[in-house]
Amino acid sequence: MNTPPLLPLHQTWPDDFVARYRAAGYWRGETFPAFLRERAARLGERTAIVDIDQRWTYAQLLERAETIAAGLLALGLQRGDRVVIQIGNVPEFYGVAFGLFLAGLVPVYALPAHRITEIGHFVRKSQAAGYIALQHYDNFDYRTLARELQAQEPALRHVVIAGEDAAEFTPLHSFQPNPALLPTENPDPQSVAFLQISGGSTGLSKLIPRTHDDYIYSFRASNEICGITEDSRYLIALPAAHNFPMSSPGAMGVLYAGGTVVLSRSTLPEKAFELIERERVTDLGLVPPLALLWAQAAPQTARNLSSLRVLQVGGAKLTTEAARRVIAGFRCQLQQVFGMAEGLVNYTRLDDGEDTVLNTQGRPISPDDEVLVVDDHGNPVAQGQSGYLLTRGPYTIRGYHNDDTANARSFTDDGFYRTGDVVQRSAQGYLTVQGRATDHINRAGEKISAEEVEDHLLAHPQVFDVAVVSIPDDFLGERICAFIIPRGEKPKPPALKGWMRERGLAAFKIPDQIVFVDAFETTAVGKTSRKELRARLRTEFLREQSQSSKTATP
Ligand code: AMP
Ligand code: DBH
Repeated sequence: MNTPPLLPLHQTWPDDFVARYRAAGYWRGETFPAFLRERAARLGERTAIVDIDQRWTYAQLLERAETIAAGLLALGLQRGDRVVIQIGNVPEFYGVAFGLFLAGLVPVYALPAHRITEIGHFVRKSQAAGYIALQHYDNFDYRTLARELQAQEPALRHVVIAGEDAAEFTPLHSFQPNPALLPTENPDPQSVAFLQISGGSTGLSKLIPRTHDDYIYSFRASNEICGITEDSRYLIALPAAHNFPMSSPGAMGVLYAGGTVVLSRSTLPEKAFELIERERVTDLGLVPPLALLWAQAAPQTARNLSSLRVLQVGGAKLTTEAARRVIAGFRCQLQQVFGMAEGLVNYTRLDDGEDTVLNTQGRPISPDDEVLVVDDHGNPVAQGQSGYLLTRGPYTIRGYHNDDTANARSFTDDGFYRTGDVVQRSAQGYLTVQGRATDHINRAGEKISAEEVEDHLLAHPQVFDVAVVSIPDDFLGERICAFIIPRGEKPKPPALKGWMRERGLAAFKIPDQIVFVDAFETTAVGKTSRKELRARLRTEFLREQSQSSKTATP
């Protein structure tokens, strides 16, 4: 079979920007392999990563990564090959990620919740040569997924499974150290280190190429803003592969600083509180629904949480009222984080007044983050008015990988990324997120494309037409609601959801609510855009809901 040539990976800023970012000291030529080796040499016996039953020093992290690198190269993977990794919150996640860096291979970060539909897409889009997963995580057997993947993607040459029983696949634990196989030179700091996944606003997730230089700058500068040092012990309860717990400042920031990453598999407050007490956790990052849940549990716990210094909340909008509740429950400092895997990250600062922390999503990391707030025609709005957020800067990408259509839509001619967010900017440069321009659903921090879910539902024989809409939700922030015009007999919602799961779709994309309708009202012209239709359905639904709650409570 002829395999098409591997598309090169690149992330390129114009020369004058490169010169500027270097001169300003943002891009210092650092790389992932070099930073890990330096930390292991200097801080070898310090704890790098702990979870409920493992404890790895910096020396052990390097040793593990070197063994994995050698094992992967011995299999025949070649420098520059892409490898999809799907590993939950266990130390091995970082063993594999750094192993790939040391080998000159390129990780593509999937989430544990992804299933064959998403993983197949990542493998094809990145032209991956390998897939590495845990045997089991969260009651799911990834060997089943690996089998489907191998049957479906003949170009995927290697499947590696971490766990006691790799079945017919290569066991990660069979890898042997072999220093002679490892590249001796560090990679080009401007080369692409890995592919991060976008939440996806239209259609399928896009792949985000990030360079050593740009990404390391983003977490080095985050460390400074967030006060991360060698003494920091940072709890990760969100999926480790997410950009927020990876880099804002996340695990990469903490390892860069020589601190300790504490991994929780569970998002249940009591489980996490046990780890906070045992490891004397100082910092943690959560999405708003979890922050609220934990804040409610914190005053009642018998665990000692007094080591906590900063609680970061991001990934979705934290309302002022929710921010107050989080502060009241935790009694540590709150930091709002508004970021995106494409780049730009905003933080409220640790010395900001309460008003700013309660009411804004922070300001950008870098003095060279350029931020524009514009109207429908691309013209800047007046100070304090709402508009679309566009940005470019020293750690914001100029393009997605292998996706001309998305690039044409998502970037302006002069290289600004259209974030799709609607914001207001204060005179001091702080941003408050007001909403968004694109039809994605932000469900507890997971971004889900309405269009992608619609496409799946349209494949069902009893679905004539469908519109997928975000509905405000007290717990999730937003939930997924599918308005369906049935074809013939109405499908039963549980059966429909089961059918979607069987198609191999991440569980967080399956609608929380299904509403059957007879028809979609069209405009006078009889033509309507999907976007308008979704907006109309949402408004109508919310109006009916508030009317029925009014009649229910006299
Ligand atoms: P992604 O591009 O998939 O990494 O998702 C990033 C998007 O998440 C942003 O463009 C926002 O829409 C949303 N987001 C992240 N953090 C926040 C926050 N603190 N408040 C509101 N929205 C957020
Ligand atoms: O939601 C995000 O993608 C996000 C949130 C906070 C992010 O990528 C980040 C910080 O870096």
